[in-house]
Amino acid sequence: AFYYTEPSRTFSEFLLVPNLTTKDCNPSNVSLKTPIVKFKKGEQPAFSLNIPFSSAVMQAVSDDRMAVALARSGGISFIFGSQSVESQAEMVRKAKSYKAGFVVSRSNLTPSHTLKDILELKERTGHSTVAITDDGTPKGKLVGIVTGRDYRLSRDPLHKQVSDFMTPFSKLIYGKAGLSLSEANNLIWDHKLNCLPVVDEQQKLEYLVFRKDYDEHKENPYELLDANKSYIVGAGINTKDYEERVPALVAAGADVLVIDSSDGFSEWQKETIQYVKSNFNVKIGAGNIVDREGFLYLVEAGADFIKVGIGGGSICITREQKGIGRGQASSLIEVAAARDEYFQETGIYIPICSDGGIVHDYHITLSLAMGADFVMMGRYFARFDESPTRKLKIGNNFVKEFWGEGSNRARNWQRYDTGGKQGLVFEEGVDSYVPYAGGLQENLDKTLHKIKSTMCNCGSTTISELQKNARITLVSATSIVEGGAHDVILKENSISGE
Ligand code: MZP
Repeated sequence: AFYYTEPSRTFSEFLLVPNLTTKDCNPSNVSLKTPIVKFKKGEQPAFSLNIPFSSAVMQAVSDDRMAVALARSGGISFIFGSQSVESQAEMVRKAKSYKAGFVVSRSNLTPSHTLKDILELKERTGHSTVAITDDGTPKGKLVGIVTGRDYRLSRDPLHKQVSDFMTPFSKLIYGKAGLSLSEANNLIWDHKLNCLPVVDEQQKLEYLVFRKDYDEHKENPYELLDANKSYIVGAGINTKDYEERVPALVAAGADVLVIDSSDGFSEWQKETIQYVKSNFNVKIGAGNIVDREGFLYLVEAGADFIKVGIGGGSICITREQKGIGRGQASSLIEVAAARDEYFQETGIYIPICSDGGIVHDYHITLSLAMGADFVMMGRYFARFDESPTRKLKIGNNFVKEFWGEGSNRARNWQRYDTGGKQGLVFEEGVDSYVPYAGGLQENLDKTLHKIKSTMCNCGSTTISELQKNARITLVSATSIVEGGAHDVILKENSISGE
């Protein structure tokens, strides 16, 4: 046997050491934009994310609702594949039918319409943003906007209800209409506002559009209002029924596929990638692998991105059941080095996704610093309203259900298949609860803010700078104790983590 000289390590064994933080390195200047599919040096990737987050290919996590909510925030969901081809394709179709912007003519509305009517219209059309203009064209004057987050802004109090619902922010903007663009910038690039100025020829502020994904469009705000773009939607596939599943998912509009498997270093995956590449123009990720050999094998097979991680998932018992796996940090560090070497040699950049085992928000920052381009999380997203599972009250606490794909409940045997007898013979995952945490957006905002401020501590305003500049230290068992609150008597309700 071959023996590794180093133990395999995981995130909690490392800390980031701060670098110089320059004055312009502040959270509002941090960009988390990241590639998710391979690209050649000097070219742009076909797909990138505004935040480096993907939700796990799991029944308890990623359905069409989660896909829309996360895409709206700049990430991507991979809709679970452990369901019939028809129902998965239908979820993809539904998620793709949501549009990033939509204009409603005011002439469709009368003063008797209420805010409820507008919200119903938004619901009915399935559009995430309904912009109401006075003449119904994107260039018309905006008189109201209803977005996914239900911010409302109206310069012309079309309805009393609209003005009643206006947030303190929009009241502030109301009072200040007529600002110059630079003045407006000072006001609106406030992280919390997250909105876009639309100015007239004299650069006077015309109105503000509240959008989550304004970054993509800030060059051309007018375009943003008939943009009518659908969100990027991903879907999981397996190495068994791909000849049936992939055509249906592609027809439904899936942009990115991923082969969902607990062990991706296999000829099954190579065959699947080659089938997809020779029959469809769709991106495909592969995995999971935990070392250089696995990475290179799948890259040579044609994968567009690689997923890293075996046995670290919160609901995973693969390491206990089969004794295979590797600490997530060690896996990531080795695969990132192989990816960088491959890029040096070929000029082709292969994004890598760190999948599983993220417990604290800082683990996400560490993953990025260790070379991940994005992360995949199950437990994190399962806690939110948008996950597909039931919310229950146990004792005094609300929880959400969360089960592994290798559990008896999911019976996703294709994910664990190594050929031979087909079906789930033994479990590799558990059925569990996670603490209910509320809505996705509010939690995501907090996590993103933590990541951005940590990046500033490390002197980096982009993920690639973080990967280059980060200084990471191993911690001793004793210094881990030092890292939490210690030697004090905690008051009730003290918050120790997220
Ligand atoms: P986590 O974010 O909950 O720690 O991990 C989620 C990841 O665990 C998934 O993306 C997937 O790779 C993995 N997973 C899903 N089901 C199982 C299982 O039943 C599992 N063993 O390991």
